[in-house]
Amino acid sequence: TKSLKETLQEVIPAKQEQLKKLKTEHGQAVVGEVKVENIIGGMRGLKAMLWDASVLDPNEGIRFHGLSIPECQKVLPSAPGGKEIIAESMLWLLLTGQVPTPEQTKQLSKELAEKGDLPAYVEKLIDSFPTTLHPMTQLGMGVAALNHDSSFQAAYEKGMKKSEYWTHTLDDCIDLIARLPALAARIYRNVYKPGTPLPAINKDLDLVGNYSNMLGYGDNQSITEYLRLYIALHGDHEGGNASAHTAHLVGSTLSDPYLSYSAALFALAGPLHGLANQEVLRWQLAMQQEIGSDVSEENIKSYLWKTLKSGQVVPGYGHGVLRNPDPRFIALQEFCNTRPELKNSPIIQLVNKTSEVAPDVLKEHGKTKNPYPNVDATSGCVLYHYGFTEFKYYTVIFGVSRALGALTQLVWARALGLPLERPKSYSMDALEKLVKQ
Ligand code: NMX
Ligand code: MLT
Repeated sequence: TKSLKETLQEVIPAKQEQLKKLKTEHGQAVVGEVKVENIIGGMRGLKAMLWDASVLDPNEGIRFHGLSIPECQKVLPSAPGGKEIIAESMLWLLLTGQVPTPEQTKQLSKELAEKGDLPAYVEKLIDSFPTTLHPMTQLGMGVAALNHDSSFQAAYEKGMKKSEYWTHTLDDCIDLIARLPALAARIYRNVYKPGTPLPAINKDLDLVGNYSNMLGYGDNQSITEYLRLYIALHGDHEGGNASAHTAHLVGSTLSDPYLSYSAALFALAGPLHGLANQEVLRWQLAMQQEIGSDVSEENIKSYLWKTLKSGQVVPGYGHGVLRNPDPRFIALQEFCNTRPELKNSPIIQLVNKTSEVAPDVLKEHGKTKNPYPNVDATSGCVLYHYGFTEFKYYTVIFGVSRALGALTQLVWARALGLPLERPKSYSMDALEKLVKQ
């Protein structure tokens, strides 16, 4: 059985050749135009990044190396006794473009479990934080501190060759992904369950199985499976989303993977990005409190209008690229539909009903280009149903997941020798001059 590193070693030369050809034969080809609205509109719609792991179609949603979510669910290995995609399967696919065998994912699970313990100084650092410090701030700081042991940084200081960048980047990325569950679970325990012992990593479990166990949900197969699905589906969303893009930008300066991913986490912590999942729950609970048990279309509608008229966004709706309901939202809803306890849960029913009513309200409001639910519209509410009610923690789970995409593409950026990212900026005066020419 080939290891992850051996598999990657095999696929890199053909990709390097493909990039060389693109550069030499088509370097001057034009693929789009830049309008002033792109420059002042957050670069929306600009085709300006290289990212192989996944592509987001505005109507169809995400495909990971060409595979849709239902296709991934069919072919990617799950945990023994489980049905959902495990993080190791998604990691393997994102990194190599290949579907791993169950044996390969098992080997990878073992490697991650063996590398999963935190260094004592990071444990001490996390334990020193006030419990009132937002869990995402704690996660970002913990990840940055792990760079103390960066293989990339140590080798760079010794003068490694450019051709060796990717192997050290890979070593750091695997170490970081392996340690994320222990780091994230330690934060959870410190903030919400102080004094309760953190279980040791079980060498026979997959990454998310261990994460669930360390969070205290290991005995609940249903929530563990939900976490597996959640973490696999949030793994990558092409390159331009704020967290993946941040990792790419920071990594392009040859900052090591820990620093690059720490920066990405602080982008994820914004309410227009990953933090939306905590905001959705807060908003749905406030709606529930206001409308009570009468979950009628009329009541939901008037609550939506109240939010919009107060100048706030409806969290969990809209998207920078998508123009249809997010297939990740649909996959999570389907998970609920197969389980009666979730299907009948008041909060899930409210989420469902809201997703039926909100698009027409948002269309009538007339601002958002996409009136449909994104993944955050439901992800946290399922956790809430299971009694995992600490919603300020929800984005941390997203942060454990997004490492799969952002870090694997950091390995590729170094394997392909991608340069420092440095776009050109213009002042408003300069833009005015340009358009008048
Ligand atoms: N509710 C109210 N107004 C909205 C919404 C919404 N859900 N979505 C967009 N708009 C407004 C937006 O604020 C903008 O207004 P203005 O012209 O006054 O600045 C206008 O509609 C046009 O925005 P779009 O071009 O449709 O959206 P954009 O690409 O700029 O932003 C989001 C995308 C995701 C930031 C935006 O839809 C939003 O704020 N959604 C709510 C927060 C959310 O769910 N974020 C999670 C995204 C997924 N993730 O996990 O990262
Ligand atoms: C994501 O998963 O990163 C979000 O849907 C935001 C995006 O794609 O821009």
